[in-house]
Amino acid sequence: MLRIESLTLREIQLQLKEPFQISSGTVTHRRIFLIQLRSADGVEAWGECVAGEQPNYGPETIDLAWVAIREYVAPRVLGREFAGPEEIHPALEHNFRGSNMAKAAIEMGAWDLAARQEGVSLSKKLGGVRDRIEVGISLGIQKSPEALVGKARTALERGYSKVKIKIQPGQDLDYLRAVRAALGPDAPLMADANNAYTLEDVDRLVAMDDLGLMMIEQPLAWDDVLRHAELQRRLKTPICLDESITSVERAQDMIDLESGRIINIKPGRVGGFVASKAIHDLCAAHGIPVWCGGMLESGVGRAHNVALASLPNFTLPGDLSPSERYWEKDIVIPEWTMDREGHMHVPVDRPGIGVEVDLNRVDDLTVRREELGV
Ligand code: OSB
Ligand code: MG
Repeated sequence: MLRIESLTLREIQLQLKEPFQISSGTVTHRRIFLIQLRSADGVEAWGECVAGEQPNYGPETIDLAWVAIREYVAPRVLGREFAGPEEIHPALEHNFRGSNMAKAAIEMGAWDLAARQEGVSLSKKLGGVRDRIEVGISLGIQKSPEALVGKARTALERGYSKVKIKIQPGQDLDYLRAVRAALGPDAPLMADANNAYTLEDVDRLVAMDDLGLMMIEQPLAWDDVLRHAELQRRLKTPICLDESITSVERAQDMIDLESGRIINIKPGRVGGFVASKAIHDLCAAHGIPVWCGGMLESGVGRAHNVALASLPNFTLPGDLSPSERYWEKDIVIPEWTMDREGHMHVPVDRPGIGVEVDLNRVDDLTVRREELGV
């Protein structure tokens, strides 16, 4: 039985070690939205809402999600008895459109709560099969191809097994060619355009076929599936969809229309773990590999992503870099680390998310707080 008695919403500010630029915007200070969940029997669990500062990735922002959780999500879960965390997603979807990141924050926190009540790891609770995962890095748009080459080289030397390069028109072919030339034909490279192109740019995108990229992520509009099918027909490089896969139905659309051959699953984007698992299972049945994307999460959101990435069809390295890639100091103990072989260990022997939240530090960093109860 799962019954959430109270929620504490907190905003903390964490400064990224360096600005992160994608085609649709730049982040320097991450506004991290944490949710602490409490059950009637005093078990505490954590969620993180991954909505951004600006609505440039998807329509949600931290400020919009805060209101959505207070006004629409919390009233549907507080004090209500659920047989298990599987029941939260349908309860939040019923006559409630959108706000996937707001819904996911609570739903994923409820999975942590249930795992802790049972004394099992979140990975185990979700059906994870791996105790270590391969790690990729996502490199923001850099000032010059040379700067990018330096970052990509360091990443491979450090052990990352996938290097994702953010691109936009004008900072694409030259940048990618420079990295390919410097790091050799076998370097595991991919590109992510965050919607920076249209079908008018098809020649520019087809030119990327010579670069041996593992995939090109979301070149076209954030909510497009149809035009990506047209583009995939012209491209040899697999398209990976990110922004436009907001549910298992959209994943089915991608498969039916052949709009892409790989999916980046971000649990926040799809409304939580039930939807993530459904997409994972659908893709597995169709031979479509998936990997876990990132939203510059703190150590809390990272814990949820690591647990998800331990499921069997997460066969490609995720955007799940260790804490030190993002922050001077993370808010969890221990911080997330990567070993010399480039693996991150899944805390399968610890209940729930498997890391401790440094509450003193979180309190120091908190700039906004709200308590919601039954
Ligand atoms: O498109 O995958 C993306 C970060 C913010 C918004 C969108 C994206 C990203 C990343 C970062 O690529 C991945 C990470 O958290 O390391
Ligand atoms: Mg992306």
